[in-house]
This record gives sequence, structure tokens and C-alpha cells, in this order.
Amino acid sequence: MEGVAVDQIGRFGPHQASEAAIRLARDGVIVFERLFDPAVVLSIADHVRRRVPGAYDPDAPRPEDYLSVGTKRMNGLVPIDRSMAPAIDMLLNPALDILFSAALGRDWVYESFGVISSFPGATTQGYHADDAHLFPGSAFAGSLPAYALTISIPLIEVNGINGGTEFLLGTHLSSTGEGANDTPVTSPLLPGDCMIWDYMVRHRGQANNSDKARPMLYLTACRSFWSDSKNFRPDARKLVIERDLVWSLPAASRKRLKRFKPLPGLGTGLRSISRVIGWYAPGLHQGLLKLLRRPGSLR
Ligand SMILES: O=C(O)CCC(=O)C(=O)O
Repeated sequence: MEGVAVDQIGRFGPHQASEAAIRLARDGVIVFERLFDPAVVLSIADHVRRRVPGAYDPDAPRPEDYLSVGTKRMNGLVPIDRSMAPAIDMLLNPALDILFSAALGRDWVYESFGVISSFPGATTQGYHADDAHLFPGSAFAGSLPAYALTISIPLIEVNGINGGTEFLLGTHLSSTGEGANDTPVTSPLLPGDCMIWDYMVRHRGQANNSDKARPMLYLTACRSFWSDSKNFRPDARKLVIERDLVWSLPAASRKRLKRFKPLPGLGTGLRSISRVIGWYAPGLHQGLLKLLRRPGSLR
């Protein structure tokens, strides 16, 4: 941790979302302390461990839509099924809505929900931004507001041994990626806290020198015109939720999750098969549809 200033990242309580938004615009990163009930976060951690064992054990099967993000590091999808329903309440936390509306405009949406882990022996990442300025090389680079935010929610305590994320404050506002201050800063996190940063701010994950994985839920919220084509494979599923969990929400909450894909079930399986037949054998597809639509058929 030599050369790393601890706790210069603005830390805010759940009732300070407007102040947090001002600081996020200035520094490119903030922490919400105790935004969530730690017991709920730990119970979600148990579900993630069961559903996505590869987030805890590098030798376990890899998560779906896995992406390697450095030596002994992974990022993967976490499908939100009924057992993870409390995660929906976390996503719809009122303080997050205030912060995201201030930073991203009132039509903000969620783009992805997954987990990022560094395993024992993970080395420090190179500095990077999660994506570039919207108009790199133009006079607008560094002067436009945020288009997307990353939200990390630790599933265990994050400290100087298992390695948090460190930031070069203010670099989201620089057309060259250089900040007024090039000393990286970080902040310890406990289950219940969350760290939020602008996609354009430069940062890196620190080395994991502990003997355990360091998993964090990893989310993206963004403006409604934007989608992440840098950090996912073209066919990746980014936000998978059991359909009823979304449809049971009031419309104002549902619109934040409108990019969700339903957890695959029999219906989605049959629709995919039908799409493949329609694509490769359109004649057969037409014939099957006619058969199914005949009076007295199964449909
Ligand atoms: O693991 C971390 O602390 C940060 C990871 C990160 O910035 C990335 O993979 O893009």
C-alpha cells in the first residue's frame, strides 16, 4: 500500500445522495457507507457462492458470460433468481436513484449485474478507464457529464491485504487521462458499503495478497442511449432476472430494469429453437407453425 493515500475518496451516508452526486462529478468516485443491510449482503453472498462458485474458487466452473480481467481475476454474470430477490431491493435503493438521476439524468437504466473477483496471487491491474470519453480527441472530451457508472458492492471486507480498487481522482475530466494529482487513492469497504465511479475515471484493482477470493457484485448504470460494448462479448447476457421479479414491480421501478433478459425456462428454450429453425429452415418453420395453429392442435 506504499504511496496509496487511504480515505481521500468521499464517503457518504444513505441520506447524503445529493452531496455524493456533487463529489462524484468532481472526483469521479464516491463511497456510500452502510447503504445496505450487511446481513442482506452476506445472504446474497451465500447465494452467489452457490450459483456462481467460480467467483470464489478459481478451480470451480467458470461463471456464464465470463471475462478474464487480469491475472487471477474474473468478471461474470450473476443471474437474479427468486433466491436473490433482495438484490432487486438493493438495485432500487432510493439513495442510488437520487445519485444516478443527478449523474445520468432521470431516464437512467441498469445495464449489467455480475460479480468481479480477484483470487489469491492476483497482481495489481494496469490503470484503465472502464470506457473512453464519448467523443475522444474532440473539444468535448473531458467536459461532458457521466454516461455510465460502475457500482461495486463488496461481498466480504475489502482492505489493504485483499486489495481494493484505487483511483486517480479527477481523471474523468481530463481529455488526456491525466489528473491534477497522480497519487492513487483508495478506501476500505465493508459488506453494506458500495463504491461508485464514473466509467471515464482511471483506476485499477490492487493485488490480492490474502489467501481468499475477493468477490464484489459489479453493476453498471447508464444513460438510456448508451450500452457497454467494450467490457462484454457481443453475445453476452449482461442483466438476467427471473421474469416475475421484474413484472411484479411498479412501472417506475421496472423501467430501471428494462434491459433485463429473463432467466431461461422452457418457454425461452422453445422460442430459441423456433428462432434457429426459422433462420436455417424457413419452410419447415412455416409448416410447423401452420400445424400448431390448426384447430384442435396443442396450442
Ligand atoms: O477488481 C477491482 O478492484 C477493479 C477491477 C476493475 O477495475 C476492472 O476489472 O475493470
